[in-house]
Parts: sequence; C-alpha cells; structure tokens
Amino acid sequence: MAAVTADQTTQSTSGTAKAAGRAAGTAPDAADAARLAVFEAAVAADDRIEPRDWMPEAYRATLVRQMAQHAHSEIIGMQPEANWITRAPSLRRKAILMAKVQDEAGHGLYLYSAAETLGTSREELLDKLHAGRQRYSSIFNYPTLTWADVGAIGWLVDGAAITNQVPLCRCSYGPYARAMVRICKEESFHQRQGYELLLALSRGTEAQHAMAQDAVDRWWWPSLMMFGPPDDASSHSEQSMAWKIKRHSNDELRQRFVDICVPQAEALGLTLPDPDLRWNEERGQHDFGAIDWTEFQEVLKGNGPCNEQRITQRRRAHEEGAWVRDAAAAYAAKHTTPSTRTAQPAQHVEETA
Ligand code: BYC
Repeated sequence: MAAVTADQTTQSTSGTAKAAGRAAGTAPDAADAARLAVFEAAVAADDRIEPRDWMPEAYRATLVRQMAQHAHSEIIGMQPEANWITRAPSLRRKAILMAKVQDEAGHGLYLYSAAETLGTSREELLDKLHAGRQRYSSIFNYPTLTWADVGAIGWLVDGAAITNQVPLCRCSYGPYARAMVRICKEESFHQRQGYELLLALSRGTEAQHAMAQDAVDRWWWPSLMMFGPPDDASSHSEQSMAWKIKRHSNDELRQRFVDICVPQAEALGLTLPDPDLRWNEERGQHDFGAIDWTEFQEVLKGNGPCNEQRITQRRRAHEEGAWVRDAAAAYAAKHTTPSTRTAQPAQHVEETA
C-alpha cells in the first residue's frame, strides 16, 4: 500500500480529517491504521473520496461491482427500447426514442469512465459482462411486446432508476457521484416522455387504453424488483450504507417509489396491478402486495424471458463494433496531443507532426 504523503493533502477531499493522515508513522501497521482512519473520517465528514486517495480494497471492489453493473444496465437497457425505433408511430416519437436510447449509451460511457478511475479498464468490464461474470439489472430481461411498453419503461423503469439514483448523487466516491448528477437530469426527461406517451395512449381509443394498461400490468412488478432484494436478504447494503455508497436501503427506496407512483397512476387513468395496494394512515405510506422473489432469483440466474437474447445481442454488437474501436485507436495514434508528443522519442514526434 502506498504511504500517505503530503501529496494526499492536495487531493480534493482535503478536509481536516484527511490532513490528519499526514502524521502517519513509519511502521506499516501504524501507517495502515492511519490511512484507514483518514478514510473513515473523510466518509464520516461527508468528504468525497477521489481516485488518488487511499481507500480500502473492499470499498474499491464494491464500487467497481456496483458501477460496472450500473454501466452494463445502461447499455443492455438500450435493447428493449431500440426494438421499437423502427416501429414508432410518428416521426416525433421516433426522434424522441432515438435520443433516449442514445442518452443511455452516453450514461454507459460516463459510468465506464468513472469505473476506470478505480483502476479497471472498460475492456476488462465488458469482458466480464460478456462472460457472465458481472450482472446487469434484472429489468432488462423482460420483452417489449407493444409500443405501450416504451411508455411503461419510461414511466416505471426510468422512474425507479431516478428514485434509486438521486441519492447516488451524494455517493461518497466523487467520480460516481458526479456522473450521477448528469445522468439523473437526463433520466428525468426519460421518465417524463414515458409518462406523456402513456397518457396519450390512456386518453386514446379503447384499444390504446387497453394496450397502456397491459404494459403497466407487465412492468409494475419487475420495476419493484429493480431496487434489489428485501433488506434482510441484501448482502451488500449494510456495508455500502456504512461507506455512504448507498444512502438508503433497498426497501426504503422501493417504498418511496410506490408512494410516488400511486397518484401518478391515478392521473394517468391506469391501475397498478396489486389488489393489496392501499394507503396506510398509520405509517403514512402505501401498503403493497408480496413481491415474487422466486421470479427475481430466476432472472438473476439467467432464466428470465430474455436473458439469453440480451447477452447474445450484446456480444454480437461488441464483435461487430471491433472495426470502430480499431479505427478510433488508429486515429488517436495519428493525432496525439502535444503533451503525449513530448513523451514520445524525438523520431516519433517528427513522424507524427
Ligand atoms: N438486478 O446486496 P444487494 C437504467 C444483485 S439502468 C440484478 O442488495 P446492492 C436504464 C446484486 O448485484 C439503471 N441484480 O446489492 C437504462 C447482488 O449480487 P452479487 C440500473 C441485482 O448492490 C436503460 C445481489 O443481488 N441502476 O436506469 O447493495 C433504459 C444482492 O443485492 C439487482 C443501477 O444499477 C437487480 N435489480 O444493491 C432505461 C443502480 N438487485 O453482486 C433505464 C445502481 C440486486 O452479490 N445500483 N442485485 O452477486 C444499485 O443501486 C445497487 O447495486 C442495487 C442493489 C440497489 C441495484
């Protein structure tokens, strides 16, 4: 482990807690304890941990796991909606949907870049996704059967994502928190487009209303599963909350989402498919029915309706994109920046100038 040096005081989490770490002794154990104390004090003080700050390996590994899963979800999440781009019912709807799917590719890029600051490359993360060694959100293993599914994804899936992600803007790891600020702004637009699309269908013909209701019936429960297993079965929550990576538990955020959706469903003129859903005066929150956690576990094991299709398509897209990566690398090698050039041997600088 690198020693805590004066250099660390120049990092952006340079609160008093961090500065105290400079006093670390020379004995390895004492130095380790001092570094950990600095890290823990920074987290307790709501300072941001930045890439060059010392951090426990388990904190780094947890961030890589969550951020990689998040990035993978963004790019796999392009598939169900892209399925409808060519069949959007108007030019306006097509343009909106294309922009949304493109935004999701962008979110994936912000997140892979943020994960790279932890010392892991995008190639490595993609290899793990393609080999089935890292996860992506369960929600994207469900099919988009009708045009109304595009609306239900926007309203419910992006709505659930915002509920989960707004607290991540205050995540203790700086690059992840900053990426989330921009992502949440765009997700908010995505959620509104889905809501507006469903509203148009709900107020349309009887068949359109039925199509909207059917989409909500199919997406409601999987959207609740997006928040992860119940708190008593969540293996990572306690530690992630202690590190302020997560600010709320899975169940807290799920409850918040249900409470937000109930009045929105009423305004849409649609019904949430849960006979047990009702306001609980005492709790000041809605009670809702039992989630089918067996279905969730099956989807996580790869047995959801579209797991196979999604990962096959992802691997194919990666292989077909090889020429783009090669071209980008060749272009970058040709157009090195001035700072890169000074690092090259003189002969090379002359050749590329
Ligand atoms: N799906 O201990 P837990 C989007 C796994 S994309 C699959 O509670 P944690 C969008 C979990 O990984 C937005 N796996 O975990 C894009 C763990 O497995 P391992 C996606 C899940 O991390 C395109 C195990 O279950 N959002 O918005 O503390 C179009 C135990 O769980 C899921 C994010 O990724 C799941 N739903 O909490 C439209 C948000 N849930 O690793 C929209 C960032 C749990 O032990 N991520 N697992 O094998 C998080 O906030 C957290 O990682 C979670 C889970 C709340 C999801």
